[in-house]
Amino acid sequence: MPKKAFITGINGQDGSYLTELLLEKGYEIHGIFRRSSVPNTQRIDHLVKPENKLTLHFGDLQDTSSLMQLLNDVQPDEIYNLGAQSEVGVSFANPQYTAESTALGVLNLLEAIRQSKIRTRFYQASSSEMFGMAQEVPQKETTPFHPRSPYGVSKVFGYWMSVNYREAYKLFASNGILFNHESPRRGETFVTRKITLALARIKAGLQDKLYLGNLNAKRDWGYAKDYVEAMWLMLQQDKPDDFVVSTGETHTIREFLEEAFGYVGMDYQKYVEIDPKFMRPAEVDLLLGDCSKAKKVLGWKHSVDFKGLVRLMVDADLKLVGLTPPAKK
Ligand code: NDP
Ligand code: GDR
Repeated sequence: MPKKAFITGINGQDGSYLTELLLEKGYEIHGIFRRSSVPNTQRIDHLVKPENKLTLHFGDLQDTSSLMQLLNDVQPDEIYNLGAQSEVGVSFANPQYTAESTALGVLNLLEAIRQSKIRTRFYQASSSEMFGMAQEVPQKETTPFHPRSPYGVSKVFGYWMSVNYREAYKLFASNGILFNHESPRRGETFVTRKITLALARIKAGLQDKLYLGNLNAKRDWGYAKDYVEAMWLMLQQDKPDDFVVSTGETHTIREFLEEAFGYVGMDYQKYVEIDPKFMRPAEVDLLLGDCSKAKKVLGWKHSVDFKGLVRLMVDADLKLVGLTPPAKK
């Protein structure tokens, strides 16, 4: 019998890479996605084919009774909770909505598991945003949390709920505390993809300027495809636990701009303008992860570094607008 996985947020960046990984491993996959007035499954459409055991169900983390029904029907061996309102900036504009999906959504799913009495393993997509105003550098599993946004606060709730269900009900629940991870499938409003897409469009003559907010914040950026492997590894362990997943390298947004524009022989300063509307009411200035525990216990390590990540994202967006990427040196 193939293992069965249930994935929330299956049509998001990570959901699509995780689905590819689990299909390669022979899993039967069930994912929930939300009804939308326009198509919203582009990232996984290429996976919907007869030879893949992939079923998409309409569902929402805010609809506990249908979650329970689905879990009863599917009886998954593993559950990956990737669904969330995941944009930090948007969470300031819509704090209640963010809390309902990103915080209470976790509780709804945990309750659906508990009440349906299924035996399963649970992965919670926790975030480096929980460290927020970082209390130490680098950040590891024992670093205290100090979230700086409604999104970060919601993720702290989801983290502790998962720990609580582990302790109270002996649920196999693990938190992946993942630092920023990007890819050509990254949503177009996150800063890395916003930069690489704008760069390609500027090069193609489709856009003149790129408007950004704070260029001084530092992030530990990795490649999403590497990071979904860590999620899977966490659920293959003998016991549940929490793990930081990161590259151990940190760079400013400005350095990302220099690297990306420099790669195609352009000077970012000619195109980038600061628009205060992209500044956040409270910023996370510096994130840098120490993933020694994941390396030791899971045997995980990243395969793509900062420069490699920038280049693969620029290459993909150049192709998207019909341009040829620079020749590899
Ligand atoms: P995306 O924003 O690309 O995907 C989020 C997914 O969640 C989408 O499929 C979205 O669906 C879905 N979703 C939103 N609200 C609900 C809801 N109420 N019920 C069900 N599904 C919902 O995020 P990523 O793939 O980048 O991230 C995956 C998870 O990991 C998220 O929880 C994110 O917060 C977390 N995370 C991400 C990191 C990163 O750097 N990428 C780092 C650390 C944590 P729809 O298309 O309908 O909006
Ligand atoms: P982040 O990612 O907030 O770290 O959350 P994002 O790419 O949105 O911001 C990173 C940094 O860039 C600065 N910035 C801008 N950000 C955006 N989006 N747009 C801009 O124009 C802009 N200009 C500057 C931000 O201020 C910030 O400092 C991501 C999400 O995927 C979360 O879901 C996840 O949990 C964390 O990463 C880890």
